Amino acid sequence: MRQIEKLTRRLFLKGGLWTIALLFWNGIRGPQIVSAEDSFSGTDFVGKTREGKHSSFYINFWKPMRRINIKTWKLKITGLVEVPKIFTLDELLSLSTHSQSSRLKCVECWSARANWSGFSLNELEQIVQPHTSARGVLFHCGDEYKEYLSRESLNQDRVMLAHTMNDKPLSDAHGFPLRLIAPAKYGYKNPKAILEMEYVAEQQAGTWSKIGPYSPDGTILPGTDHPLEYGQKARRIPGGEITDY
Ligand SMILES: Nc1nc2c(c(=O)[nH]1)N[C@H]1C(S)=C(S)[C@@H](COP(=O)(O)O)O[C@H]1N2
Ligand SMILES: [Mo]
Repeated sequence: MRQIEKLTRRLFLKGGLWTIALLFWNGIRGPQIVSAEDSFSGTDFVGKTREGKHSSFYINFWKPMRRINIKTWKLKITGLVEVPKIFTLDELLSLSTHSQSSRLKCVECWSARANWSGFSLNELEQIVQPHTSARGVLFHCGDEYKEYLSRESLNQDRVMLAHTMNDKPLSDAHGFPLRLIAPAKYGYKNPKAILEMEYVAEQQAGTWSKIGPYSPDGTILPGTDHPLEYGQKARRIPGGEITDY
């Protein structure tokens, strides 16, 4: 785990240096005309930090990314669906919303609870109508993070696409404007800052399971903590719910 942490930090640092180099380069060349506005234009960066507003949550981002500009952000639904569609946030906010309190549990040995509001996958699927050949969804995120979940796991109880955390719109750090909440899965199966949901036929490896000791499935074993960060064996926790940190 330490290795992965180091790798992330190195990537982040590299990202930072690149940004500085780019800013410098743009400074020399003068202002550029941006041809097509993307979801990020005019925004600054958000990266990995341990100083979120919700103090018990750590914040993970695969790569530092530009804050999403809500004026231009849209959710794309692509792949094996009858009706591929691009949603604005307003359209998504008009879907039937529900709330739940659930815990986000990271393999780095922390967990935290919040009240999330959003809509179920089924709300979307009624509109886009996935083909029967679509076994799962590959999520593409603003920081180039990718994660795959099977449709079976996405249609479980308490899995939602959340736009609200503790009664406020998601902050940039926690995945504005839309993230997945899948309480039965480790944090890395809860992609943030979603740009596109691609319905696919085959299981795909997500960002973390490609580079680290993360299972592609990511299911939390009830009553078990999984201290990968400390290179130890999984630790048993009485009762299942993690309450001691
Ligand atoms: N886009 C994106 N989503 C992501 C990640 C990421 O790096 N990028 N990290 C995941 C991991 S490993 C965890 S533990 C949770 C952390 O959620 P938080 O940052 O809201 O605390 O986000 C998940 N979703
Ligand atoms: Mo995580």
